[in-house]
Amino acid sequence: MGQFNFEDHSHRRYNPLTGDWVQVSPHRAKRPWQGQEEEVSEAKRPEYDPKCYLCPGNTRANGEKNPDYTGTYSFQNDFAAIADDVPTGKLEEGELFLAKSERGLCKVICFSPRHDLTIPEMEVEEIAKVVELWQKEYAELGAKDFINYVQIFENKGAVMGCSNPHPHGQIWAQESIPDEPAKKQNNFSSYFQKHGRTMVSDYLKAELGKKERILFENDHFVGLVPFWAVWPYEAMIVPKRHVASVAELNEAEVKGLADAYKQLTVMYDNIFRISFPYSAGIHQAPTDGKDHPEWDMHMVFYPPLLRSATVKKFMVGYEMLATPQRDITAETSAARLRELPKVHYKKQQ
Ligand code: H2U
Repeated sequence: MGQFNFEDHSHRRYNPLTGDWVQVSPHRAKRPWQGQEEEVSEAKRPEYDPKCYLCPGNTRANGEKNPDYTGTYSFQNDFAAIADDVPTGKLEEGELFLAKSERGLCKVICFSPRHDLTIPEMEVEEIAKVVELWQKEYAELGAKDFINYVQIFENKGAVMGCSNPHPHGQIWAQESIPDEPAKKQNNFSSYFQKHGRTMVSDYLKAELGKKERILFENDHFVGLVPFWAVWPYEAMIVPKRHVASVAELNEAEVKGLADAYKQLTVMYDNIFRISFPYSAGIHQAPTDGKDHPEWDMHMVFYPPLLRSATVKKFMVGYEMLATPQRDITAETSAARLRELPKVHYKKQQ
């Protein structure tokens, strides 16, 4: 049987941030593949689309008109999934039937007035304006007494359910801490109580020592493929300094995060030379009025593509019923990403 090694043999990896496990099956990456792998040609989008509900000056689905914004722009989601005018109510029937009303606010964030751009094609200074808007929204929404968690995220690409190619993200702010950040809250708290240090800063230090999963770094942030990555090219952007939320980033760090966001998404677009889809977002300290020294804000990126512009990783069968599973290792993905040109494919000669 030979000796076990992580590059060839089936194993499980642990995510200490969430407490979840992932099944890694590197030997399967060698199996033959007869699925489709076609070239995708992308239609060039106009800078302004008169039919787009996010472009400046256009009328949205509910009849409201966007201002002629020139940088970033945020507005209350016209079809909010969680609203602030919900009466209080709950159901508690023994242990088996539990439900409660949930109040919140949802916002849409336009990254740019340009309909044809995406984050990897924007300038760092322009992306910094997006980070500044996140800071403002986190502070304003988080200051409301009924908002205990602010989830900032971006769905990019139709395959991720994005409804419009105009560069934008969303914020859902709510009463409860939702499941993913709640898992991190519990694990970060226990770790901080035990060690007096944050889990994310210890993890970053260890990864910077090992180097094998690091993608890039600037003065303030590091991009890496986490040891426990589930999605084929999953990645994280982690701050070098202890910052519990985006609100605590100073001017240089805002620019550092913008630069890291661009560097990672340029790598992504360059893998298959297409606008690479993903869901990404920030996990950060809850806004529940308590101190959160256990938190370091960080960005997570979950991109679904696996083998080509059209072949995605499906989280079905075993993943739905048992545990997430991946074939190529996090180290192989990191190496592939690192080898890509640093210049966006549309700007390459
Ligand atoms: P996604 O592309 O990630 O689906 O986000 C777009 C959001 O924009 C979506 O949540 C909202 C949708 O409810 N929206 C408006 O608020 N007004 C509109 O006129 C259309 C879409």
